[in-house]
Amino acid sequence: MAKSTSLYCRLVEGKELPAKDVSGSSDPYCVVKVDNEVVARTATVWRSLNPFWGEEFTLRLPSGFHSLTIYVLDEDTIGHDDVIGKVSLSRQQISAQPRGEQGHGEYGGHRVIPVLGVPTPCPPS
Ligand SMILES: [Ca+2]
Repeated sequence: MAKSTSLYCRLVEGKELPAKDVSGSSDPYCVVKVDNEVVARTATVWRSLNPFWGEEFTLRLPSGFHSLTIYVLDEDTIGHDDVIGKVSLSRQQISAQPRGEQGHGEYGGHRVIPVLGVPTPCPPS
């Protein structure tokens, strides 16, 4: 029987993100999705193109999941939030790096986000 695993995920920072607001800045935050389900969200760093989040999550990954995707969005007080970029890691990529992987997303030439993941077996629940 396949088991679920937990994944330690650290969302560190973004660098030189594109500006999405007319003020010339962005209000970036991250959302973590497993397949299409939102499983985590960071706080918003207001008016920054080099945000530091420094947030850690332990995610439960179902055995049949396909990919983990981290979206960086620009929070807007009016209208919909804009997607700045995303990083997607497949189950194969994650399981091939049992000691952790640092992922870097590129979007429009900007480096979007590093992510560090350490998959570990879930404790029995
Ligand atoms: Ca904004």
